[in-house]
Amino acid sequence: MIKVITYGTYDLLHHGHRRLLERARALGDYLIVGVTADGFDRARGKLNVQQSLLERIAAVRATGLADEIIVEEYEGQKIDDIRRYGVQIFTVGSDWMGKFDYLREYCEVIYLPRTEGISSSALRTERRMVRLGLVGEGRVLSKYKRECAFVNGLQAAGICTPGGQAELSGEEDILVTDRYEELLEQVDAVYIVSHPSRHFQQVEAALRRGRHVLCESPVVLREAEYRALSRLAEERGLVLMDAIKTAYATAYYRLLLLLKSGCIGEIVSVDVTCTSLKVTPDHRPRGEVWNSICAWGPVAMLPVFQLLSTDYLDCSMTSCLIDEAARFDIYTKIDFLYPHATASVKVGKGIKSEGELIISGTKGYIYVPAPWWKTDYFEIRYENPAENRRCFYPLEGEGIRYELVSFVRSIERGASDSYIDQAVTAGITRVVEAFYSGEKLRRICLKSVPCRQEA
Ligand code: C2G
Repeated sequence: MIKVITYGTYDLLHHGHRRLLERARALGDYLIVGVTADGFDRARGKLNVQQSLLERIAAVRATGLADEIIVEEYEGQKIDDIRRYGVQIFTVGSDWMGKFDYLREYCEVIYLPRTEGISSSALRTERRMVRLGLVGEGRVLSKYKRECAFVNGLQAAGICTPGGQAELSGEEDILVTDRYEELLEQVDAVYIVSHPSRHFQQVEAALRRGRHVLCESPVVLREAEYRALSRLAEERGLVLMDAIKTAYATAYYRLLLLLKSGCIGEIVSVDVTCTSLKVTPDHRPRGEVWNSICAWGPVAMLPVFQLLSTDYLDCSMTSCLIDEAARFDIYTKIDFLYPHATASVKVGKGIKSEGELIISGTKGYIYVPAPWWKTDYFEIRYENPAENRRCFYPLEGEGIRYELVSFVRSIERGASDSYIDQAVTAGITRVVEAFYSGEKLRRICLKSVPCRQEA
């Protein structure tokens, strides 16, 4: 019996795939098809896959051409499989010509002519393209515009920025305006990174015009406003998604899964620090510049709320404000008390500290080095260092492209594909609201920088 093996993603299975499988089968008596796991596809840069692994396996099985179906999960697995299954022939389409010659040491390698004129990515893009408007200012806007290019079915269609900074459009001929209404006319969805004080009005306007929204966190400054906007989005069948790109970084996402599997036992403490010494531009009114609680608070609270929930018993905040009226903090420390755990969050745009994430448990702890919020690496550490594990997951584009893929998927499926639960977003707005209300806000003042009092 001649055994043949071939591998693929087989997303949105089409006749090009079917022809490949038919010819692969004709090479021998028994065909094994390796379907790639979601994580393996992401790791090798295929991030737009539409169907789940089970859906793709079912589609291959339905062709009736595979005698056996396995899952391809890691780099180098092909060699293991060829040996384990006693395979005589490896085959794949000619778009991979030469890439698998190293397998000749283990079996015959045959490249079959690729079927021209069809591909999964073309099928994905044929669906209606989502035209995205970018709203706000700063480098993040340019990053998001660049990352759109990696996402099938998404196109940066316009920019709304104060003063209509034309240079943001780069070489593309896209609308650049400082009039939000004009932008809304031209797009299906918006990404908002304007100052949080503008979010409510901009998000509401977009939803009322039937536009989907991806908004930097805090989405709004009051929890009740967030609940109202969520209801509005739901009533209109629209997506309102929180844009904390860290949630989409592969290493961070895998870290959460490992923790939830109990790898360090019961979590007792989550300690998070995010700082960046960014001198606030004095020419800008403080109310126009992101303060520390808004710039860093959401991402710092993300692991706390995703691991310990938003049902804390108490939350106490201490801030170093340099402008009371604008509630401009250069440093804020937040302590959360839970029935079975504690968490501490330190954020600051006017101080420098070690931007690490440490999650402590009853069997060990996880250490994520600075800058943890865009990490591709973390360690699981135990009492016996010999048991320590180092985990590395490549991160492209700080997680933005994966976030945009989730946003487009949510729009297409009419159901949230967001990695951030609404409860987490609501929890973040609740803390931000408490900060601005100032009720339980304890204050410290720098000796060198007196705090400007109420206007
Ligand atoms: N294919 C083809 N003609 C097309 C599209 C795809 O012959 N128009 C072939 C590919 O060459 C591949 C198989 O169909 O052999 C599955 O293609 P994909 O699902 O795109 O997966 P791909 O990542 O190309 O698979 O490690 C090997 C890779 O996983 C190969």
